[in-house]
Amino acid sequence: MELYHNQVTRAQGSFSLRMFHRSWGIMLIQENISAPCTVLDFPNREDFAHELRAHAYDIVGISSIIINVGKVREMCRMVREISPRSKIVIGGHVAAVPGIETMVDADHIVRGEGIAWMRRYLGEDEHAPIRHPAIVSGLRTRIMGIRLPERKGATAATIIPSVGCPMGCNFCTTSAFFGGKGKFVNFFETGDELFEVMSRMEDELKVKSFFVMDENFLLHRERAMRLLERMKESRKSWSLSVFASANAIRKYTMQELVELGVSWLWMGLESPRSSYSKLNGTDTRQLTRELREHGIRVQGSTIIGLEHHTPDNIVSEIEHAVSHDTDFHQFMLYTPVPGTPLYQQMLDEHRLLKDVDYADIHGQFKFNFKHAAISRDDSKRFLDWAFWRDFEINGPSLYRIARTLLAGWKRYKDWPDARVRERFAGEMGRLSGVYSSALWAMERQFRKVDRGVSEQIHALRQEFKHESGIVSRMMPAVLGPVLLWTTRREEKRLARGKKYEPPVFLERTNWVGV
Ligand code: B12
Ligand code: SF4
Repeated sequence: MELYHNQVTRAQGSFSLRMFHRSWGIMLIQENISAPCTVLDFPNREDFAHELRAHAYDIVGISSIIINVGKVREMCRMVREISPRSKIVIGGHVAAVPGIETMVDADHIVRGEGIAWMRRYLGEDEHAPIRHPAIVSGLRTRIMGIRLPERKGATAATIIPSVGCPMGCNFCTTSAFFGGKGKFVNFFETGDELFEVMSRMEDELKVKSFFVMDENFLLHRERAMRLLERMKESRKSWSLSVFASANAIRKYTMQELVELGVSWLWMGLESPRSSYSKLNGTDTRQLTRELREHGIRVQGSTIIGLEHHTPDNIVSEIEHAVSHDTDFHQFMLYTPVPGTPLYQQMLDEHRLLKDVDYADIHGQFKFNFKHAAISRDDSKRFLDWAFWRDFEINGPSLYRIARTLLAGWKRYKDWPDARVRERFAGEMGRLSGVYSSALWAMERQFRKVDRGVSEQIHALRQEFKHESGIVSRMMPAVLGPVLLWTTRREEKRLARGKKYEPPVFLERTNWVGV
């Protein structure tokens, strides 16, 4: 339920970005059926049992990824016990587990896209246009020991234009689950459709920024460029967070990306020695630098334990990844996941390890297969080291995103296109005081840890001071010490084992009288 803290900033202690994300698949299904429906997100056992007792459900749909198969089994057991009349439908990536039919007591297992399936099952028109739900991308954001206030419009809206990816990398479960190489399911085909959805979200959620949940958004250039045309016509100064592969990014000039409002970009930085076509000879270090110089925050993603990795070369491969100096860096273990071509290959080669719990197959623990040169235990050591090394060399991601914002602001504050100018000015106006205060606290916190990083933070703080208005310049004097105190308090809390959990959501649609 957390992205950053689980797989991106997990070594950054109190500087780690903490944020929960809803289960978007079931929100999308709910929005697109006309039957009365309840979404219960993040329930504990009592919540789930209570809901089953309170209403006579014809169908109980359960969404899950593979790691949570044990929970699915238990939820099915509870449904049979409390609500024996209900039909149980299981969907999401867990459906790819081999033999799932015999592991959980369900009536239907749904592989792939779920809206069309559910509409068909309910006797509704499966080809009706897709209606996008209003989704706030993250909630309960927390950093440096402070929970950020939740103002309407302050957090980006999630937009889901498609599922799947046609690139078909051998390890990729999302690509495999929605049809594999060359295939994907588009919910919104054109830039016009996307523009309409985003405009509606802008009205409903009062947002100007969007988290576009499409595995390779920039790959569909025609759609993206049409969206840009519409944005220009309507003078929309939106910002977009997108996923894109290096070869797709290269189809655009920096100016096109900036005009399109791309402000955060997640891209794979697999080793230059890997054979993935999405990199296609791109110099990812130069690309990353260039993006950041244009104010685009980059989240790199690197796989640890590729076939060619050995204990001798892995350190230099990790150093190479870290040298990209991205704003955020995700590291994941190379993991054969059921349903993917890689899983089949490992199965055929008898290299899958037996007795690895599905709950541990998620790329953030240890290998689930026999690697030619790296042991299971060492896989974890290298993974942990990669996160730690990135933090040690590049400092907190909060510092890095502040640096990228400033670079963008300096470059575009006088840009002729007002939409671009406004975007950077808006962000700088909102955040420069807060960033300066956070930098003030970081600088002090890092003095004992790493003087070099502390000095870099100091230099950036001075630049912010120079570029900020009077209020933002004064803010660190007050907010800085507060943040330093909350940061240190958070470090102690985390050391004591403090955990954060998302709240429970219960949302009903099409209920008469509710
Ligand atoms: C958003 C996201 C998250 C959010 C989770 C939000 C949440 N509360 O669940 C965050 C960032 C927190 C997260 C965390 C993790 N995630 Co994640 N995540 C995604 C991501 C990027 C998008 C999911 C999404 O919303 N897609 C859009 C919706 C519309 O698609 P969907 O969920 O698949 O739903 C469709 C169908 O599957 C189906 N469906 C879904 N549910 C149901 C239910 C029924 C009844 C029916 C009929 C159909 C159905 O219909 C939907 C519409 O077509 C995917 C990658 C991707 N692009 O899909 C990875 C992905 C789902 N995550 C993955 C993993 C491994 C994890 C982590 C374990 C990573 C880690 N090591 O920390 C954690 C575990 C979280 C947890 N506790 O469950 C893997 C799952 C692998 C697998 N095969 O099981 C994926 C596929 C990424 C990948 N390619 O490896 N994740
Ligand atoms: S480019 Fe990314 S999303 Fe597409 S198949 Fe490869 S790993 Fe999956």
